[in-house]
Amino acid sequence: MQEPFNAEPPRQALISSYITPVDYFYKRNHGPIPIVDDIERYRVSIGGLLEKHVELSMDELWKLPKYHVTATLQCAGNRRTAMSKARTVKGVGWDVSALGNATWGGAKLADVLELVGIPKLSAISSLGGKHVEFISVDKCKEENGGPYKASIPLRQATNPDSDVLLAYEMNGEVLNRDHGYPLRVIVPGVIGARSVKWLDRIDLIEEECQGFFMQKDYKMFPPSVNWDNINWSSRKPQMDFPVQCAICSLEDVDVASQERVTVAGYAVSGGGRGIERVDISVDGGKTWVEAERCQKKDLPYVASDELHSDKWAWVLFKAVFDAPEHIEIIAKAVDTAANVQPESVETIWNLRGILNTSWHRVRVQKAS
Ligand code: MTE
Ligand code: MO
Repeated sequence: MQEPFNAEPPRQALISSYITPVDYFYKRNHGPIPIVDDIERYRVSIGGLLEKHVELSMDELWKLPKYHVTATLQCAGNRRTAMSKARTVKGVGWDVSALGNATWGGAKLADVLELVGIPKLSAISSLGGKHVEFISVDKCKEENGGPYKASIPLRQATNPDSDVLLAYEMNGEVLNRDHGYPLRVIVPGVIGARSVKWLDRIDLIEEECQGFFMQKDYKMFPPSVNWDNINWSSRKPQMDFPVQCAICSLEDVDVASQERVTVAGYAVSGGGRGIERVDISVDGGKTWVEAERCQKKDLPYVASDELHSDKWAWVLFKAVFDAPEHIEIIAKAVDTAANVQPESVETIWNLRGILNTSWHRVRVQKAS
């Protein structure tokens, strides 16, 4: 049986630029990648609890104010392989590169919903709608051959400050097929699973989406839960991702070929929280040094007069040390709400292997 296409770039490539080029942007699919090629006839339907169902063409979406949002999209399964080493988990294996930082261009969902009669900053619609569901064109086995879907609260969908986009551009170019052509949702600060690609329908619904990836996956369980005692309904679907960072200039076990070793990587937090600090230890966590951080402000795909937000974007970090004989290097980030990454993976182990945000450790040996 053929598996869906999944890919992540090498560590070094991931941090070679602040904006991740499309070629280096990870790809995560749950079914075959659909082809939507008749753009003239393509429509996104907006319905559910709406009194009047509406179909929007790309032309109509292009006419709405175009926003650019520089946001890091991260799969909840990023760093799963390392979690699996602590104790086996179920899921696609990822190193530290199941994320990317792109400038997305498109219409704000809040503007689109206003166009169809739902005011900005609504928590509940006149007919009782409290969630907005995104339904895709692709079909996956987890949905028994039905489309991939997810939802977010109406409050978030209608809040212009949450920067939820119906994106038709990625890094200044037309979105490509792998990433959701012709239209995808971008929900900044939230695990990638909610950013539905190849959008077919938007439904206003009463309760959150009952789809597999909301109710039977992408939930964070405590370490005590296993496949025999799991009760899926006891947990909420994961939305915001927690503070995360990883070293990308070094592999898990590496050799320092020079006297100095460069420790560089990315740090990012969810929910619009920025990165306050990245701490590096080269003595297994006894002492720490703060890394330099860089968050680029002059971005290649954004003209100065364009509507742009970058509060959802990662920061790159860097620190340089003398290379001792044999060391463990650790990185941990702190976000603007003072949330810190947990020290050990065991304390956050969960059977689906999501949200491994434990301190990132690599081992370095001097070349002999
Ligand atoms: N949307 C659809 N239609 N089908 C999918 O399989 N995968 C989700 C999300 N949106 C998915 C989807 C998951 S789990 C992630 S992490 C992101 O898309 C990955 O987006 P990317 O492939 O553009 O990097
Ligand atoms: Mo994902």
